[in-house]
Amino acid sequence: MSKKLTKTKSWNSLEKHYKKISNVHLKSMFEEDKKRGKNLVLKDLGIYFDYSKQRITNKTLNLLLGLAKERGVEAKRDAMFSGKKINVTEDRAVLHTALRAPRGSKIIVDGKNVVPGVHRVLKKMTTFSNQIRTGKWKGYTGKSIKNIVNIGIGGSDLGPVMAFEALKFYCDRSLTFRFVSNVDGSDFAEAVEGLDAAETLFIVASKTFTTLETMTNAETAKKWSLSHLKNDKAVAKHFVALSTNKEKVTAFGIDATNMFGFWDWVGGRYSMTASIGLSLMIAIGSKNYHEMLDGFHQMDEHFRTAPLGKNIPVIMGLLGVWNNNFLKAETQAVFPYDKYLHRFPAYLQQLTMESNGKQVTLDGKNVSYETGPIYWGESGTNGQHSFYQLIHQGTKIIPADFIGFKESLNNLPPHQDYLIANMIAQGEALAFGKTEKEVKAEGTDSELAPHKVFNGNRPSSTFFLDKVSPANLGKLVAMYEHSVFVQGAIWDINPFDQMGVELGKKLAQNIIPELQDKNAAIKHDSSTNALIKFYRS
Ligand code: G6Q
Repeated sequence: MSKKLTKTKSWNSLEKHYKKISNVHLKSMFEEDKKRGKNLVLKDLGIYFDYSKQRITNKTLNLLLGLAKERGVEAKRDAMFSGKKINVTEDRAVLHTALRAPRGSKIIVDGKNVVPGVHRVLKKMTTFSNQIRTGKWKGYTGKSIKNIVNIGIGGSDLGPVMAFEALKFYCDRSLTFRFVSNVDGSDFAEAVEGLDAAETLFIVASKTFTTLETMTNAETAKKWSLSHLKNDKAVAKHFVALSTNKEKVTAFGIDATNMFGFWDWVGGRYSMTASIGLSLMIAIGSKNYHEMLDGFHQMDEHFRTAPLGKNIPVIMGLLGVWNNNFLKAETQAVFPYDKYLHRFPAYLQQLTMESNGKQVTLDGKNVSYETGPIYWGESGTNGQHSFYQLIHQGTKIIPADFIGFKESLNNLPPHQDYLIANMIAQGEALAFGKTEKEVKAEGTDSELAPHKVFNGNRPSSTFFLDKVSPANLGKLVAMYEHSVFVQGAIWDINPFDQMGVELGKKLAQNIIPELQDKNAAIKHDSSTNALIKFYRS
């Protein structure tokens, strides 16, 4: 049992320290240390990580690093990498890092090296995706596959969609990709709109192969496919499964040879580099896919080996704790200044909020401090024309992560200069603001001046990379994965279960028959009863 977080020496020191610096403005921090913008920067793996606009001093950083030491972040990290069952509530190892470990590595779980199995599945994925991409894989009527529909939800959807969108530039444009996740029939209907069943492959992505949404969509897909292809044998040519559950896959009618497996030590939201990435591999090809895996692995290695003070995910995680628990920021915004990353905030929402949205410690005690913040975001510059007002002049502190790239994949001057100028300017405006004096000096009268004041002192980090590429995407995702881990370790919670998603799903199972049978007795509270009656009428 680890010591209560708020009783640790480092936490107490941080509390005292916070009181001292809580009113110090970023402007004076920059004035005091002329090299701050160079000093509070980490550069590794082609990532320029500027955290100088966070509301910290060198002392804060040292205290936070002390906290990481005191909470045993390094030992916990090593336990994860070595395959220890750190997901204690589910008695599982946590080994998404093994999914990108190079051939020849050794990671032992239950006495067995798991790396050869990872590479066997990768090979099978490579062969299959090559067959689809070259047109060698024929559908039931002999036509090549032109459309790929991924059916999955949560971790079996958000990673593939995000990465597909992010790496669209690298995709084979002669293929069409669609993603169905929602149990809302409109999602399925729109996904197959205009597709020829004879040229359509369904990838049923589900770790458990029991998820209501996915199985409902998969059954509908089977009906849709067979209504056009008129023979049960077509399933073998038009359906493949990504799952850990062979029994359920075969019961659905998919041959085990068309199943791409993974393992219980891969959490759903950490599974985009498991076979769940098959649609992406088909889209970008196995070479690009392997480059992405290499990017992930480079960040895994950085996290595993870099000293805490030079470790990007460690610093990110600690800044998150500082902003969440000391500055009392309730949310964390993520703003990628690249349109290709427009689904990245949505992906991060699951990664961060399902992982660290927890109310009890590892040994089941209620936490007495805030855990995971609300993540949200939008790609720049669109957000600037909607909600940035609140970030600049609202009453809440909203730490922001800006993510930008030097090069655009579509060289259309002057777009990239305009885009990046805006990204840099936002961080500058948030940090330094604009005083009333400055406003008045521009000729604004006294009455209007307060409306034009920017208090500044609003924290942000900037991540700069060269361009959107498979490897860089891998680095970015792994970077956030590990920063989530660091925070979970500090907060003494389990980032790898998700019991909070269960209750609503169970209650829905009770309500389904009550909606379907108008005469079924309903014994809920008065609000729930009335909603059911409204639907029935
Ligand atoms: C992620 C969660 C969850 C999961 C979905 C889909 O960590 O476990 O989002 O990915 O519920 O589950 P299946 O892949 O089992 O269908």
